[in-house]
Amino acid sequence: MNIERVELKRLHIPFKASFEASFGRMSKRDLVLVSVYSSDGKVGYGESTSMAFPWYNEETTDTVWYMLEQFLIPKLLTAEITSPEEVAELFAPIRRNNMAKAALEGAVWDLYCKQKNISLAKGLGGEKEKIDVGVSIGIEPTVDLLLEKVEGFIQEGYKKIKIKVKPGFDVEPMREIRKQFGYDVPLMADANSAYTLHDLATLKELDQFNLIMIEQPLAHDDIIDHAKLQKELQTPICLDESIHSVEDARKAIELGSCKIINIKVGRVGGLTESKRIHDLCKAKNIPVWCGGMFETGVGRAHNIAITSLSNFTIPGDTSASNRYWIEDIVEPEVALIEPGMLAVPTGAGIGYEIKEDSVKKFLVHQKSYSKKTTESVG
Ligand code: OSB
Ligand code: MG
Repeated sequence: MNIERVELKRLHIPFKASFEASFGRMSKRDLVLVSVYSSDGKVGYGESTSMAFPWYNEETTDTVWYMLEQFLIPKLLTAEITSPEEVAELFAPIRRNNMAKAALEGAVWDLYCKQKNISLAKGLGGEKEKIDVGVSIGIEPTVDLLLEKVEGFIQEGYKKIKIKVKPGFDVEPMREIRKQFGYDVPLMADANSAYTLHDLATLKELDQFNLIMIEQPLAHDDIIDHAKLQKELQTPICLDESIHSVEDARKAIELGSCKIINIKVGRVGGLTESKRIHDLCKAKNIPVWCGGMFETGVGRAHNIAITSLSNFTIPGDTSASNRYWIEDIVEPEVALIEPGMLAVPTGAGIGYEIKEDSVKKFLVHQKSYSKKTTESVG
């Protein structure tokens, strides 16, 4: 692929409004934008889905930068790869740090598809021309404020409404949403590991609201208790935090820990592993959907491309750019083409251009790494 240079840019981008989940509240994105340059003058882009704090997984944006600089970029620049699938193998000796790996691997996928002049969706084996999308709503200060938000997103036609829950903000908000908007609204809850089996009574109460699923109710590193819980619930359990690889997915499915899997490209270490999980789930009749991590247009484009694969049958978290951003870093803006739907771009690679002036506005720090000055590691 003739990769010559990698550039890292640390960006801070404010949200339109702060977002609360059971793990904490956030008011801006802190990310690494990765650009991979080849000798034929092409550039591929990827983004880290890490947060500033290790609340969702063990990574932070600082650890992502460190892993990229110390290990992953030197490995990439001293190898001669011919396809992005080789990147996963190249990075395999390094344990975890999946978001760091995915940021660089995603940029290589974009570059590869640009070199082949095909869309990223096509490169991944995607089939859809447009995708159904949903929206994730944080924990609101009051149920009334939550209802207002739900109403707005229903009006935009979003095909899945995901509500963040935690002990004390769970049964009542769900009851009120059902009361006000009825049972036709495709509704789900995401607990981000806020419960244990001691909360079985509450979790069973959630069962009465005909939710599409309850996402990651129990510990981030558990698949045993989730299997016990699934036996007690009608509502399908979906795993998010517990799945880091196709092997994790296989074990969770075998144990009956979930009936649905949320695939986040960052959490599982990249697009190649995402595709493997997709393929396994398809063979096992487990529907999947693409989870979000407040991505900019770059990460959103990667999410749209992977969602074009056939077993992404449940609408994901990839809402339009204006859900979180006053100003995004790509053009055209990621916007709904019809209620609750995004188009899968047909242009080469991710199919969006980077707005360099916007990137400059949010830039905190940048560094470039070139092949000539890099020595191999590990
Ligand atoms: O659990 O799905 C989650 C955001 C950050 C960390 C974890 C999660 C989320 C979201 C936001 O739910 C989804 C989005 O990008 O809209
Ligand atoms: Mg989740």
